[in-house]
Amino acid sequence: MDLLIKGGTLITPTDSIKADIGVDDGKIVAIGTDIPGKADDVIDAKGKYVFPGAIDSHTHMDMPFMGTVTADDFESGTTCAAYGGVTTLLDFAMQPKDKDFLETLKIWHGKADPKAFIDFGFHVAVTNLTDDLVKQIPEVLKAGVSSFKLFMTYSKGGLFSDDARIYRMLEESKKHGFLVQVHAENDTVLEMLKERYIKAGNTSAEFHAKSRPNFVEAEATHRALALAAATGGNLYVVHMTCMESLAELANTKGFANVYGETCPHYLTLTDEKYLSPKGRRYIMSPPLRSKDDNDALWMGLYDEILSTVATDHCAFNDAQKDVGKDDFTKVPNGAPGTETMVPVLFSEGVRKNRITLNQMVKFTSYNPAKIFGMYPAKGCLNIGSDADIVIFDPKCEMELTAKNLHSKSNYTVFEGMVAKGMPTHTFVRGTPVLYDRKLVGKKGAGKFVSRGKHIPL
Ligand code: DUC
Ligand code: ZN
Ligand code: ZN
Repeated sequence: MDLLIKGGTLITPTDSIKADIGVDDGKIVAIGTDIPGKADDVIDAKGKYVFPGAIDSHTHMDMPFMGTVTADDFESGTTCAAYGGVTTLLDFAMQPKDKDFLETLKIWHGKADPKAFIDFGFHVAVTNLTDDLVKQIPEVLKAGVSSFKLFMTYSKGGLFSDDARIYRMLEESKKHGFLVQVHAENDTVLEMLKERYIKAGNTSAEFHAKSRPNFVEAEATHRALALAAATGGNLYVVHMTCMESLAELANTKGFANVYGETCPHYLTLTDEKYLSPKGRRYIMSPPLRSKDDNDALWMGLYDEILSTVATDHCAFNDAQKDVGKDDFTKVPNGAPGTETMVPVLFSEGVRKNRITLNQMVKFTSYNPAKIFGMYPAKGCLNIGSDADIVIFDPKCEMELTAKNLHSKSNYTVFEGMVAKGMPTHTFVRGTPVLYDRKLVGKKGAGKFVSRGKHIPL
């Protein structure tokens, strides 16, 4: 056996079991007490939790956006992920308007294949759809990509999809068994509000949030859900932030195949951040909301109306953000997050009894593995599954501050928060990438995950 992790508590979506876990040739080969045989490496995990590796299903590495490129590429971004207990990430391959889907995937393979420390997959972010591109969808599925994303906003940046395009993709999703993701915000209303604030001289970060109020997200969420119900398609709403959107999702869940994701920053931070001198750091879309919205999202997780937590890791540094110091509409939207997802969820969610430890594993591993067609190779600690394993020390404390983290961004939105519980070891297919909090993995060792069809929960 290559690896034996002894005496830890294995966490699954339903159970917490004291057991040893054995790994050989990249796979989990044994679970039990007193597993016979010798192993090349034996780790004592007494007092630690052993999770299936987290899957961050929402990242933007090396992405051209709003006149710049995200600060993390697949080298620094997957380094962050490994430190954060993430063993697979799914990144958005942005379709250049003049390229087809397969060409888009080739571009993203060029960015990720030589650099990734952990496993990765892609979603195609659709910016153009023609009859020929619809015909190409089966080839995209064959290439191991079973999810597409459509933006209901960013008309200014050329990313926008109208309702008819979303309807069409949802129809196709039903036919072929893939997943349609949407970024849900009402584009024309928010663009009008942005213009109105700027014209009135309201140019600072707080007006980013004011121009994208809750109803802007909830209305678009409602529309996307209605299109999913009408077509029978498979819909996943990314980065949900507010109680009104959550209510829309809850209303639709009983009769349509729909899922919702939220992110750690929407669970823990509020729009007061925009009032600080560093307010631009928190400009992401949708924006941060109120304490009541934070609470509603925790409830949405606890009640499992929401299905996943992911990060929307889209890192920029202060120099990039400062381009918009006199005009909030010019600030590149986004912030880093993949390294802090599991520590923040554990400290703020599990420790504060807002979700259970088993639910945390469900939202960050099991559910995304199923929804995005990777289960049971990923997302569980089953015999025969990939040995994507995290050892997590609930006693290890770390201040979340840029100098302790690994993003090329010079800040974290959780600056100053102390995480009570950190991953100490991250194994990807049995190979150590993080060992005793030291990066030991190899650049380029991460493999593309060829995903199957969407598996309904
Ligand atoms: N939102 C962000 O904040 N950044 C990237 C794209 C998005 O939808
Ligand atoms: Zn988005
Ligand atoms: Zn995003």
